[in-house]
Amino acid sequence: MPALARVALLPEPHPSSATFAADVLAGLKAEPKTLPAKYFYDHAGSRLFERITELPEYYPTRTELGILEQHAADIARLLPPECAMIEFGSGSCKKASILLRAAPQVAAYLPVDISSEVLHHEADVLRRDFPKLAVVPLEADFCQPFELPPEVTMLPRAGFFPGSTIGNFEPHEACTFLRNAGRILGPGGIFIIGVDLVKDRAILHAAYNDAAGVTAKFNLNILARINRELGGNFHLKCFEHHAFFNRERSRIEMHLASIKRQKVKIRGETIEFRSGETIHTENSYKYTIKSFSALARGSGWTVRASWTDPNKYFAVYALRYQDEPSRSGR
Ligand code: AVJ
Repeated sequence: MPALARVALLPEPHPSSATFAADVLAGLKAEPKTLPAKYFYDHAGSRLFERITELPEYYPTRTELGILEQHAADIARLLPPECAMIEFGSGSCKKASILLRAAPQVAAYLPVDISSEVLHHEADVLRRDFPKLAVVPLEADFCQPFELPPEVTMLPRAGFFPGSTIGNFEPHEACTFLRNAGRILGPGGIFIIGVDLVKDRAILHAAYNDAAGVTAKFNLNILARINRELGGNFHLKCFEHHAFFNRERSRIEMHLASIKRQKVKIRGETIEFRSGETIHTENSYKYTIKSFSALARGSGWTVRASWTDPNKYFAVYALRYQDEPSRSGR
């Protein structure tokens, strides 16, 4: 049996979906209360997120797509010949398609996602659009150890991590993620990463407080999911969506605030809320070109190139792993 490359992306991998209940109860018993952002993306949540990406106020998706389209040829030139491209948390393959069209040297594409339904559907679409490409979907939480199939272990590797999903990690977790991604992609491996940039507070605020209320629905859906999957009795009307830019920590914070003193039951346990108490549901870190470059360098990567839009709202990076071992060894 061929040896499988087992790789851990975080020192303490997030538990699997089987422990949704345990994660939820631990988060809601903590002070302050929290819920892991990855649980936003059940079927309803994934659909709401798709709607967010189409909102006029939500600039990241269309800005990143514009950068990828504009610079696809430059990005493609940096990808190794006959390489395997691994996408972390792929969801829709729209962004990967732009790169794959410009980079015919990519021999295999490996989307990694927890949502098997979306994963296999998107893989079929790609197989139709790129008949010569080996499409190998991996159903896994990219924060947990996952196995690379033996047929790609011989190929040079490129990574793709668009959408500023890296902004959901604490900076020290982003560092661990980048180091472990380096282990998967190998010395000389190229990593293409999308990063949302610090900008005017009003623009950030609007992107997470859209007029149509889709982001509020997306945030509240995590309570609806707890009701559906764990038999909780959250009254969604008794919680409100809060999102604001925390400049000191350079992050958008999303919370769900209890509008009154109340009790909620989940799996026989009672959770008490003070009036105004919040559940912290998401951080979305915003970087500058300088701060993200420093994070990448501190995690064993060299910045080969970065591209932004004319407004400098968003950046796409091309990193190279252990490019200059003599210098990065310090
Ligand atoms: C998918 C994590 C990049 O932080 O902008 C969108 C998620 N949350 N609106 C982001 C999100 C609220 C999104 N990421």
